[in-house]
Amino acid sequence: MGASDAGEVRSTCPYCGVGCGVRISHAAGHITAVAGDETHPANFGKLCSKGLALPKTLSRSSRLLQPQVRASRGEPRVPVSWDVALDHIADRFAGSIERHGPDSVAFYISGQLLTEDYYVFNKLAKGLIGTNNVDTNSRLCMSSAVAGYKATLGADAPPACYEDLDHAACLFIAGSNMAFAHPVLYRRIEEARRKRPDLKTIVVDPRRTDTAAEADLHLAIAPGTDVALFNAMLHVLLAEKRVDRGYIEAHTEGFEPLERELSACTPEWAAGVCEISADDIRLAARWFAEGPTLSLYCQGLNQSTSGTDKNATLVNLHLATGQIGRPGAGPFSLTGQPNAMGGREVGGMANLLSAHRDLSNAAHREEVAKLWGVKSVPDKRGKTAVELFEALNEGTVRCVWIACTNPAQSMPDQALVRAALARAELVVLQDCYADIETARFADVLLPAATWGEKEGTVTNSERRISRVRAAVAPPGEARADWEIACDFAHRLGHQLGRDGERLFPYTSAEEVFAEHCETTRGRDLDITGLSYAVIEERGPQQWPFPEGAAEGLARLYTEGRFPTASGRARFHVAGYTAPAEVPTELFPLRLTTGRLRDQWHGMTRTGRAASLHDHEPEPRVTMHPEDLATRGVEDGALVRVRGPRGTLTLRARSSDEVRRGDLFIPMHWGGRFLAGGGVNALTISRYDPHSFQPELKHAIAEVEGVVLPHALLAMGVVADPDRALAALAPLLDRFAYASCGLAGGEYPAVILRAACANAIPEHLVAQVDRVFGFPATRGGLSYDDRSAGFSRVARRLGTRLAAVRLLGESTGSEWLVDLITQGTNVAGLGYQLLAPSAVAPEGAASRGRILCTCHDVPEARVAEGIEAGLDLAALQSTLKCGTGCGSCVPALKRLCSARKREAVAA
Ligand SMILES: Nc1nc2c(c(=O)[nH]1)N[C@H]1C(S)=C(S)[C@@H](COP(=O)(O)OP(=O)(O)OC[C@H]3O[C@@H](n4cnc5c(=O)[nH]c(N)nc54)[C@H](O)[C@@H]3O)O[C@H]1N2
Ligand SMILES: Nc1nc2c(c(=O)[nH]1)N[C@H]1C(S)=C(S)[C@@H](COP(=O)(O)OP(=O)(O)OC[C@H]3O[C@@H](n4cnc5c(=O)[nH]c(N)nc54)[C@H](O)[C@@H]3O)O[C@H]1N2
Ligand code: SF4
Ligand SMILES: [Mo]
Repeated sequence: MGASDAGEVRSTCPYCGVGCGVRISHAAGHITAVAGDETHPANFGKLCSKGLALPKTLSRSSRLLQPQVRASRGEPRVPVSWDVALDHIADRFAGSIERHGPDSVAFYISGQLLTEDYYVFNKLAKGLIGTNNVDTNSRLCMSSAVAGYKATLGADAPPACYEDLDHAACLFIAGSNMAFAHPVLYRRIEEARRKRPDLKTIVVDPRRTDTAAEADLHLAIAPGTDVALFNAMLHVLLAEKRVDRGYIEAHTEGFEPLERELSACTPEWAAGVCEISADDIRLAARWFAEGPTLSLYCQGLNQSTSGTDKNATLVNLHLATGQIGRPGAGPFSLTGQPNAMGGREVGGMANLLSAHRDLSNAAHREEVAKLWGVKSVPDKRGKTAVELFEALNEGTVRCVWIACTNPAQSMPDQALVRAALARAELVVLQDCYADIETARFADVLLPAATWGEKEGTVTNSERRISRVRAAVAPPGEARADWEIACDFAHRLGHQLGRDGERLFPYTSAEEVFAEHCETTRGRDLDITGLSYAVIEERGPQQWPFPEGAAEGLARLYTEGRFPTASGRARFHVAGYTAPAEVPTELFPLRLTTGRLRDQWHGMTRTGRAASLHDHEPEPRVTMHPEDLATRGVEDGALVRVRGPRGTLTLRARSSDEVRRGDLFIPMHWGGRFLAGGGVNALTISRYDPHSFQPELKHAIAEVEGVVLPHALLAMGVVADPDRALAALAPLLDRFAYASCGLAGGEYPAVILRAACANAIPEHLVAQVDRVFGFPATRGGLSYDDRSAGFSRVARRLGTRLAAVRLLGESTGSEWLVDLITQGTNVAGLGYQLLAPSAVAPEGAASRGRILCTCHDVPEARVAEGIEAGLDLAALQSTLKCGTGCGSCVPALKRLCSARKREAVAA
């Protein structure tokens, strides 16, 4: 398994689709450090703030170490052996399949699984059981991109590569905040800009993100209106005769019907729909046509009820201008998860089949059945993610196996999802952590090995296949995902009288990969020339890579031939349709959701690293200053966000980064960190009719101020932060507002911020106190005036402050966090620490947000520097900020240029 006593192992970062190569150092069975792999073509040694912090996320105390099973709901789960756990599931699955048919069971898996894991799960469902009910969180992520590519280019293949950033003259970035979500690729854009200052960038995003703030042209369109914009851009190009007629005639079909559709899509019309200027639409169209133009796009296009149309109408622009199949040009869909691509390759979705085959194609089904050695694979499309949870809720799907995803946090419309999980007859959860939101619903928990502990491959956004390697052994009885699935397949085979051993004979991930390669023979993604040995020898490779090839293809469709029946690419005709929900009198605001720089999804991993909390210590809803003012709410106040499906209380952040009428809430804080369960209490589960991808970016809402005068703020250094967070999680919903998290520094701390309308019950305070080590046996200080509503306790350790808990009116005591985490000498402060005032004593001002995690530089220090006249280079040399991984450079630039603008205005 590659793990030895100490040494270094090359692997791939487990986070985003950039797919950076990492070098993992390990000693005595533990991962000790991570560095960028200089030889990896995705990152050439660079890592972002998340990749660099990987070793800090590997808490062992919450790891699932042994399978657990509960006999029935309401009973506690008990630890059992693998044999008992897997036989139990096999019994239940077989019973359900025999009584209610194969479609009564389902698998819900993940783009964070490795290709080998994915392959085995897909074969288990479609080959052994005979159901297409295997869908994944990629349905929430990439399925509109898949549908968009197939509708236009004929196959699900991003045609461009990272190197195209060095050749493009125009970057068209739509619905993607690369500065946060694909940081190392964004570093490459920064470099390209430095080398070629005339490189133009256009960003299409309703929000002024860090990515948008740096663009030459920011089109802050009304949410959901991309199709209108793209169609109008093509209208302009037609009117100004800037389309490439030669390319259209030689390599495409279906342009005439599109031309007819576009005749009404004038820039003036689109300006009204998108709420931007017609001149900006014209300018964008001209830059696009000049090219070479590379489009980079992500969830702002995909997560939409018109996601397929958004993707395909953007591809139209490339086809009409011949901006495809040559250096620096092409529609480049950025993949989110590290292996969303691998999942698509093995066909691990309810409507796909292995190696880009189609479930609806009888010949394809026959090919796959033959390759697998089974009689047939079922022809009926399986349940896609939202449908799957609806079916669980209705009882038509009875047993569900969830692996490597946390649907009780990440699926839209949580009320529905949680009801469905509660209703299901059997919920199996295969994860590495025991404390995630979905675990509460699990009848069986299976401990999975995770990053650093398992072998396999992943494919990144540019079709490049990299190895993932184990540096250490998995803890306890945790096992690799593919192994668990195979072991189960053997047992279920016995129960169903089918030959599981013959279908799943693998003894290593490498054997699974070899079989997967064979299924791609003759397909567009042919990788029959690849093996672990080839990757070992020649490094990560792009597909296709057929047998006998010396290397993979950097770019697709260079000859203008497409994998369609006619060999021509197809134009896609689609008109603009509004998002599923449009604002009403009751819910006049539009909510969008997305990512922050330093957190990953439901914080299942990044949430365990204290330093990754410092960039955004508390969940906030961003809204326009005027929208706050009309509601009489101040910046930083607590507000209630209400929608048709749920409510959420959190702090308001005033910023004109969002348009009037829009809200933004990050997706990261779920039920483990925030009362009310997170933003997906508010999102809608309506989905795109072609891709079945739900509309996670658009829901309606209203915001109102709330009066929660009884506040509780507790923080402290604890022996095991993970365990403390797990103890706080079940308490959160007892407050009207509560969020918990960590704070980094020399002495990382756990923090709980909470508030209620009425006095907080003493037994609840006592429960919180226990987590933070109160009542203190030594070093305690207390200031108690319950009649005045105050109760404040502190615990010192030598001259340091170890913990405080403040109960009362004031929440302005955040400066205490820094005393704790910096290990400040508080000997001189005494009872000042507990003074019920919001004022920090001299020298103890709060450091606030930390902008640069590498060099621990607060935003306030940067602001002071800028005030004193420092520019980016001077900030970097004096404060060191932005000189590590570079993840904060876009923010530094934004602050500098904001100051410049102010100076010019003044
Ligand atoms: N730091 C961090 N990085 C990540 C992840 C993470 O959790 N954290 N997750 C990874 C994964 S799985 C994914 S899928 C990617 C996602 O990467 P991105 O898609 O870049 O990230 P998001 O923030 O979800 O959404 C991008 C932008 O879409 C905008 N948007 C909303 N509605 C619309 C619209 O109608 N039109 C347009 N044009 N834009 C709109 C939002 O304002 C937002 O800025 O990130 C990957 N990288
Ligand atoms: N509101 C809103 N919601 C969204 C989105 C949004 O933009 N807005 N984005 C959507 C998108 S694009 C995505 S991709 C999803 C992501 O949402 P999820 O799929 O829920 O993502 P994670 O929180 O990363 O969950 C991954 C789980 O796998 C576990 N894990 C880690 N490694 C392994 C392993 O090797 N094996 C196993 N078995 N388990 C492992 C982790 O502990 C964690 O519980 O969220 C979606 N939800
Ligand atoms: S950009 Fe960051 S999160 Fe994405 S793969 Fe690279 S190091 Fe990991
Ligand atoms: Mo994603």
